[in-house]
Amino acid sequence: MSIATVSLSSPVLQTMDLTCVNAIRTLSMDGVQAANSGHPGTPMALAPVAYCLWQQFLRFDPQDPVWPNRDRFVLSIGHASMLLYSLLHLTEVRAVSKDYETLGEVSVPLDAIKSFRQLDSRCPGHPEYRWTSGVETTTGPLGQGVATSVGIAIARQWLAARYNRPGFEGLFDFNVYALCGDGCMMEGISSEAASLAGHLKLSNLCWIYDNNHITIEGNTSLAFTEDVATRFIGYGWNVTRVGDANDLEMLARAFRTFHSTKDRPTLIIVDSHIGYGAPHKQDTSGAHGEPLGEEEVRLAKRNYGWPEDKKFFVPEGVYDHFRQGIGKRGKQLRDAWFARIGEYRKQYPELAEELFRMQHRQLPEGWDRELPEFPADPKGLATRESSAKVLNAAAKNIPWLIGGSADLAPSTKTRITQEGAGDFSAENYAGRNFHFGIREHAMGAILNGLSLVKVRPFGSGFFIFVDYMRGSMRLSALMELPVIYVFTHDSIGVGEDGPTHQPIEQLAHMRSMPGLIVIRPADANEVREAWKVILQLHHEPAVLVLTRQAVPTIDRTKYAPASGLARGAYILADAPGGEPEVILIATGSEVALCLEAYEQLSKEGVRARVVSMPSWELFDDQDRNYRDAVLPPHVKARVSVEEASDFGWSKYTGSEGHNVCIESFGASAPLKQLLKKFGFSAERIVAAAKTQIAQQRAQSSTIGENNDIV
Ligand SMILES: Cc1ncc(C[n+]2csc(CCOP(=O)(O)OP(=O)(O)O)c2C)c(N)n1
Ligand SMILES: [Mg+2]
Repeated sequence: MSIATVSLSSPVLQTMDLTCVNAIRTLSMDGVQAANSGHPGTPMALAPVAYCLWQQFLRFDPQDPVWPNRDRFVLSIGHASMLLYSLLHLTEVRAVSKDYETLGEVSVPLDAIKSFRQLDSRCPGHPEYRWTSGVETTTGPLGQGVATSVGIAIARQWLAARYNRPGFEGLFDFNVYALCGDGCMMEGISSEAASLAGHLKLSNLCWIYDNNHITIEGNTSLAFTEDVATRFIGYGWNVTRVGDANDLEMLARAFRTFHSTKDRPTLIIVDSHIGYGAPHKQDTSGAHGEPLGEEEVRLAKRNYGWPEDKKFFVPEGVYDHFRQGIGKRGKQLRDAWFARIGEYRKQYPELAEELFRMQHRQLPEGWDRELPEFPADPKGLATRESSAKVLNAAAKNIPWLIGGSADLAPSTKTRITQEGAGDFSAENYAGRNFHFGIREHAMGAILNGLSLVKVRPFGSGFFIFVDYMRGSMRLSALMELPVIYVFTHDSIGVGEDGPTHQPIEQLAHMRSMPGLIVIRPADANEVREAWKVILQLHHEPAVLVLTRQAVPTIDRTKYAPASGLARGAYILADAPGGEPEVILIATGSEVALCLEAYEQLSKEGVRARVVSMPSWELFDDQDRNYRDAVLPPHVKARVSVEEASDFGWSKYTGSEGHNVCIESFGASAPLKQLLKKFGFSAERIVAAAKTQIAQQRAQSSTIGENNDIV
């Protein structure tokens, strides 16, 4: 039965299904109208799709929206947020505190819908994870949701392969549904992610494509005429079609097709009418991103057979209908699962303990017991090499630390090499080494998806290609997900590959992102400390920036211990009595250069201090006393040294300090020549330090003279 015919012809004939669908529609319209901003058209069109999925299929318990084996629903069209808020409201999803304690209150009360898009409302403009319970991932930047859904689906396959056991085959068997539109389909990230999902044969993944032919500028004929079905068949997906978004039976059939497809992901292409039922706006871009207007809302309600003047109206029986559908089914499944997990704990106590810790973002006991110490060595090793050793030592004791690279693992050294770690593939979902392919942007979103299911993911690549994945990384930070990004080839130290491969402004980019922790360690022992810090993070993504080339392993009997890294910056070498005339501040490979300069200055009787500053964010988090102890405000002679843009460094060197930096793109040449060309030598640092001291002296004597005159 197509509910369209019923709704438009005979209001009296409304079934409860249709009433629920129309409740979703009208709540969405009213929310947008009250806010006088938002996107009404797509929730109106897709209400039957969402209703069919949630009420008939989704294995989701509104009373416990964080139950680990729940099906996930991802609204990749984040602008249609009112669709999700209406569902969360009508199904009475409970709010969950950040520490996983289920609370009694509802996540989206009617008042939240009435205050859609207002400050502090549980219904912000786009769905935000960790803000509104029941929102599985933050969406808004088109394409991110679908790509993230691939990560969620991968995580489920990995969990199933590791934790499902005989008698417990269904411990992890959840499905992932993502609702997307023309925008998601156009964004390149969806192609990257869909290609990988097809390759990995993720049969637990279902994308629903809202084929409404409308985007902001008008009809999709303006810019999008590709054959989506053929494209996805090419990716190895199962593709099915529903010709009318109002046809609940055809929708149900499509979802059943998804369930019975065991060797591929499924794409359901649904033809819909944006702004369905609004007489002047249906099928136009005018229904996309602005309120319908009071009169149009009234007319649409009339079309639905709805009381025209009622706002935020939920007819009797609607809540109860959802309780009897998704509510009852979800609770039964959830309770049965927890009963099984009790049994599981008895039979597999170690695995159950792993799951408990993982799901609470805790680490196993003694996780750091094998982290290596590195002896002093003037020749040293590349920080990517020391990182490989530390990562592998940690991975031994953290079984759910999993990840990989965008085809650069041999260079980024992120492979987990221990026996049995294996490669994640369609044939081996238990593998811990992932091959994301050359798909940086999707890799970022997939890492977010993995992290949302609470395994601990890392991804790696060349630092320069961070530019390709910033969109996903921003969502890691916004969602407060502890994703680990390992980037190597961090500077002109790359040498011959030249300016296309030499990061300059990337550190500044990363440091400017709220909530992201960037660490550029100076040597092998700082690398160990960096991993220690990163692995203990709960709510922050971290970027580890590593060298391709060898750097000396600093003699810690002579200089300060690397444990100072945890505070972001620390005094590595100091002037006698802790009274420096000049402070040299550096990160990563430039720290060793500063130590050389320091030795030279010391020989000449110049009192210098070297501060290793691997992480601005960790340092800025310290109290004022510590920060002032490391960088005493009265010592204004300061030199920063970093093979990158100086953007932001004046925060630490002051307006009078000097920044040894790179103000252009790099160049292709052997490293030695590059260091010369760009002026990275101990001599230059020594000279800069002396100039700084002289300048400060001249200034203070001028002040003195002026004072005399006064
Ligand atoms: C990456 C990105 N670019 C641009 C936008 C702005 N934007 C929001 S919705 C939209 C049009 C989306 O069209 P479609 O996915 O077909 O959604 P519909 O209008 O059908 O609801 C655009 C361009 C965005 N949210 N994300
Ligand atoms: Mg569209």
